[in-house]
Amino acid sequence: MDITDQIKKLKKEKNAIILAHNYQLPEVHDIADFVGDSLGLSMTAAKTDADVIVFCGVHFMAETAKILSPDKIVLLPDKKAGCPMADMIDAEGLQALQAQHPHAVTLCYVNTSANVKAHCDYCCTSSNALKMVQHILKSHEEIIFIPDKYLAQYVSAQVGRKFITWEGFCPTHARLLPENILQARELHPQAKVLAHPECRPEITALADMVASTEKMCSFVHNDPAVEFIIATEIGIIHRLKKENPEKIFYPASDKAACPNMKRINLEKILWSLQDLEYEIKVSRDTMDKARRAIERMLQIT
Ligand code: CIZ
Ligand code: SF4
Repeated sequence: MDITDQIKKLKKEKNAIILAHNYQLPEVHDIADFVGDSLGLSMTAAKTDADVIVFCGVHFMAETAKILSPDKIVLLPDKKAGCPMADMIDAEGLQALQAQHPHAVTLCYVNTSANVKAHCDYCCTSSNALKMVQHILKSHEEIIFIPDKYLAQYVSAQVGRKFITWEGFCPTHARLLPENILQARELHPQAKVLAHPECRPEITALADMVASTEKMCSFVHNDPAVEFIIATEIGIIHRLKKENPEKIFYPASDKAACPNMKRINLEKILWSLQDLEYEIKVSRDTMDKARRAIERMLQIT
């Protein structure tokens, strides 16, 4: 039996589902039950009657799935698949910042640990960050926006207000430089440039459209353009090509590959199902508090 069949068989036996983030390897996308962004996948998984969720992504994403499905077993096939941006802030660091700004509302990007989310008022994704900020500003003056300084800067420019920020960023998106976009544009003058808001401001300023991964997928689907330059993690290109076989995609740079996302492969998915490893464990109290920040976001968006 080949590895794909072994995975499918075990999945049935264990009543498991496989989730793959948009940045995963092509073979991981192809075996998954659902491909998407971290929140969408976690919400979809919560609605299923699966007993086991195999999350092919990074640690904070599997934690998000666990927070929304506390009674399911959530597995991350590689224990070391973390997100360097999420790891740039911990609860102690956040609490110290909050102590300096006691009247501020804390808004955290979904790329944070469960423990950090537990200390936040609201969560946001890159799709709804602007909406969340606009909502909070109706009743509050100060916002602590963590941990991504580039996403914070992008939203801040749109609302014309300054936030209290953290020195966090995504090392993979930060590899993309303006010259990558300028060169790609020169090579492909008909192409539209889509950039993720985790990119440096010099990149988002050059883009035709700034969007989260899911928004990029729907934009490409609905837009009449045929060619696109993609300024985000390169894994998404497999999905874009699969869903739009008549369109052409160019990565802004091949360097935008997240090493943590690429840790997961078919062997590790198989082992994960065989041994039910590595199980995500978060205390009930932390899960309940972190879920509050997510639920408050869902009420607004
Ligand atoms: O939340 C996600 O899945 C991330 C990190 C990116 C995105 O834009 O979907
Ligand atoms: Fe974290 Fe960036 Fe990798 Fe996403 S692409 S998991 S933000 S390091």
